[in-house]
Amino acid sequence: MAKFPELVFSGVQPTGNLHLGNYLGALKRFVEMQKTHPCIYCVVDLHAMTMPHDPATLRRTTREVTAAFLACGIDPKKNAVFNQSRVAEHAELAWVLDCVARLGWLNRMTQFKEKAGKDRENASVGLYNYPVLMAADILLYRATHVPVGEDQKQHLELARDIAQKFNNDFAAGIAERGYGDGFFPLPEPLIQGPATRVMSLRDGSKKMSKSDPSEYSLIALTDDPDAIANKIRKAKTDPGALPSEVEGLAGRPEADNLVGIYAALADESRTEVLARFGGGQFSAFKTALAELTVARLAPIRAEMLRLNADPAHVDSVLAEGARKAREIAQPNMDAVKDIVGLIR
Ligand code: AQP
Repeated sequence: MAKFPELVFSGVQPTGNLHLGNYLGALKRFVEMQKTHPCIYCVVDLHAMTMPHDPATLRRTTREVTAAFLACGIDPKKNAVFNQSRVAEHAELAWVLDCVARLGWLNRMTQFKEKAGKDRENASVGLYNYPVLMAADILLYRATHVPVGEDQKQHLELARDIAQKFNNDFAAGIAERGYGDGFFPLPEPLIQGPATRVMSLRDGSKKMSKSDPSEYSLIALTDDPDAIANKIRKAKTDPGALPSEVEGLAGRPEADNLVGIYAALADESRTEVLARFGGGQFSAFKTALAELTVARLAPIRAEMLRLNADPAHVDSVLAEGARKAREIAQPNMDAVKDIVGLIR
């Protein structure tokens, strides 16, 4: 397979208040990646339309997620930060890839099953098609690396399958145009660190999710210190003491979750965290976890609140980011059209 220049792409849906899971699984990693790679970070507003939505709320949350990106430390001068719908090629490539992806592949997607629930016939076609649009987001830039949380692993595998099938189906045209044995790279998921799947604080078997109706299930990036401390104090645990070894966390999802959160926030391993807190009571550990969470999130919250009060600045970042993104997206989309036989 041809060697592609390394490029990072990832996106976040503006479907509500971002939470600690989004931060540890995605945003914190985005900030780290920008030190070593060119990066494109997208607020995926088209994805946010796949579930019933309110237009005014979508506009507001698109700006808020952008504010969160900036507040976490993503540099919009160095990277492209924009909202997906502004670059029309995302939807255009999604159509081409719809014609490459197979129905059987989409039928296996577990996120669709979870989000559609029992009333599948009533789910939007967009929700079903979500993973193809996600593949288009990534492949439009011929991105090679995608930092995401564990829940997106299956969608990334699908994006790789679609890229591979496109490269095979149109191999002759791709080679003829000088792209060697593949136009699209097979994007690699980067699912790393101790908190790739942060669980609900109320139920260790469910992931922390923006759309969870229980506010005690998640820590929002905009929660104030009292709310954070209160939610951590009330977080579900089991009656045992904290183990001193990682093996002792097996079968204890709530304990494992809190230790994983601490480790990710402290940039330590679970082993290091347990070496310090193992054998002690949860109450003492929870106090330390609350202090650490507040220390890490307070500056992010302050900057988000400042940026939320300055929508003109946020809009200017999105406009400039879209301009940069189009510079890559348009020639790539032109090439795709040539390859598949669409006259431009
Ligand atoms: N609980 C989590 N732990 C670690 N990473 C997570 N991510 C989401 N939840 C967790 C990662 O955050 C990025 C953005 O997610 P998204 O907004 O695009 O969609 P999602 O995965 O569906 O997130 P939510 O919070 O559950 O939103 P809703 O409720 O709207 O569906 C992704 O990289 C994701 O892996």
